Amino acid sequence: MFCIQCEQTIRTPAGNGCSYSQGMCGKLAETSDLQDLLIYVLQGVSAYAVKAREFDIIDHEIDTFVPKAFFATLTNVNFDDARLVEYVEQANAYRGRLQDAYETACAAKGVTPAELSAPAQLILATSKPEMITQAALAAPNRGDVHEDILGLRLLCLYGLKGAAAYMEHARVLSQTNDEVAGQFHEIMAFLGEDSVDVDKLFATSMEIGQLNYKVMAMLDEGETASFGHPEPTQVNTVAVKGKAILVSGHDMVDLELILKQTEGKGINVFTHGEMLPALAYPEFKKYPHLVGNYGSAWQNQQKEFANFPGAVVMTSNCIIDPNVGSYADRIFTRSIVGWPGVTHLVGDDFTQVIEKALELDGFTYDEIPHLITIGFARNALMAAAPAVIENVKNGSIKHFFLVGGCDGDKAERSYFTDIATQAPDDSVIMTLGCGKYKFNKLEFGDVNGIPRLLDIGQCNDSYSAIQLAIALSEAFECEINELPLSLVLSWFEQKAIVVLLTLLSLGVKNIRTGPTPPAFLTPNLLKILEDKFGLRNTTTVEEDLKTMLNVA
Ligand code: FSO
Ligand code: SF4
Repeated sequence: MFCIQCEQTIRTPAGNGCSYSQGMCGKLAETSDLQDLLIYVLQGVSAYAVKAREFDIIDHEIDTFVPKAFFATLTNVNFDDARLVEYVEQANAYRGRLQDAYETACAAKGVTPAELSAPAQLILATSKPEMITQAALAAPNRGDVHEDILGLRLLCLYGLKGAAAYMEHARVLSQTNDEVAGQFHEIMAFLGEDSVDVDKLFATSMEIGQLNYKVMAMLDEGETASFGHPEPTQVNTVAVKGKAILVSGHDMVDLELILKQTEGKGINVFTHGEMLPALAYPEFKKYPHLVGNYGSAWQNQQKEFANFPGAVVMTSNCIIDPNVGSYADRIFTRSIVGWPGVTHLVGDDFTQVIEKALELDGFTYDEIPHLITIGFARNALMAAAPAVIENVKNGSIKHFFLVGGCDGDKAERSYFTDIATQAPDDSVIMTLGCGKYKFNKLEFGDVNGIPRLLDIGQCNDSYSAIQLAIALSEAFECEINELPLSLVLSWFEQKAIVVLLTLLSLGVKNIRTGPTPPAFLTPNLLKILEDKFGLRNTTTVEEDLKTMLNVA
């Protein structure tokens, strides 16, 4: 096992990465090995997809499958070996299908088929134990490679993983694009070639950022076309009496299905984690039994789900061991998510979830509502832009902070709460991702009617933040980097990595990331990123606020 993809990876003086029998997230060595093998076979599929495209052969089923299966290997997504073996076998079958199509097209044109990279040539083992043995070939740190090259390869691999996750989120909202899929396959295939070309690897990381920018635009389009534009909305965050279902993850199509199927059944539906922003979309306001958000970010789920007296649905990341809080019999997984022994739902029927919720007590009491305001995505931000610009011009707003990214349970993450609470009163704080749960129930007041805390939405809604930054830079006729705007990213997993690559590829400078730098980036690579983009790690709140506000 070798996995170093997330912020909580094992760091020791002797070397970084989870490489023993189990990762910090609970992922077992065999599961990790199967994920490596899956990625390797997917790289082979992509290699053939690239070649097949030379003959205008596009297989949409395979274009859908590859990013989706890749998504299963993100942190805290799929811990179920049986499902991973199925993905590996399916990938292998698809690779064969594309190979046949490509070679048939070559034969028809009298062309000799190209010799492809090792992942395209792998002869897959037929049993799980043999697959595990074969996984050594596929380890992300395979070969004897300089640590800087490995770091760059991993930056690309993990960034592309994040983009794959957003591609799948966009796809469920009917947003697909052949060009984007083609570009994705090219990068995936390239990463299977084990390049040692530093310049090409670096350029690829920027390409992944650009690719993800397009994917986030597709996702924004899919969400707003399906559910309308989020609008500022007050959301209850405490218990409401009645039977209950809690919906977590990012997939709002699942939320909608659950809401439709629970109509008139006396069940209240709550959002959890990254599903919170759904409550701001007009389409979801049609459902009076969508009563609010319960709980906070992913790392608290073992306590929060244990206390939730109903059924829980994980539509995407992040899942952690449900046996710890003893709720494995009332949590359900969807799509790419998996936990051994937990019921996995395929298709659009949520009857099992509904029956489970009806069986359970639900909340037997009402709590006094605690309201928070959400819903400042693209349109709402643009509507507020003239007032914001006016307040910047008259000196009432002096600075903007974008505090985005993931949450986690390290004590150092109090940094993000402190940045928000210690930011001066004449500043506005924008949030996105699940990192906001550290402070989104606190009071921040307003500046001349403009709330000081503006929640933009899920981590992928960084697209909205980028649009606002572009609008502000146009209004003030300056570069984004000249705006009084500081970006502080709390990173945890691969979606945050790709959002960072997107921002860097757009030329955004001086971003701070924390609480620790990615362990796969070597000191040399961190130095390059600092020199080129001013990217730096968070230090102390006092120091960072001073620099961000340019206070002497
Ligand atoms: Fe959080 Fe998990 Fe959006 Fe991530 S729930 S950590 S970056 O998967 O997705 O912010
Ligand atoms: Fe370790 Fe993170 Fe990989 Fe889990 S996902 S094995 S914690 S690096």
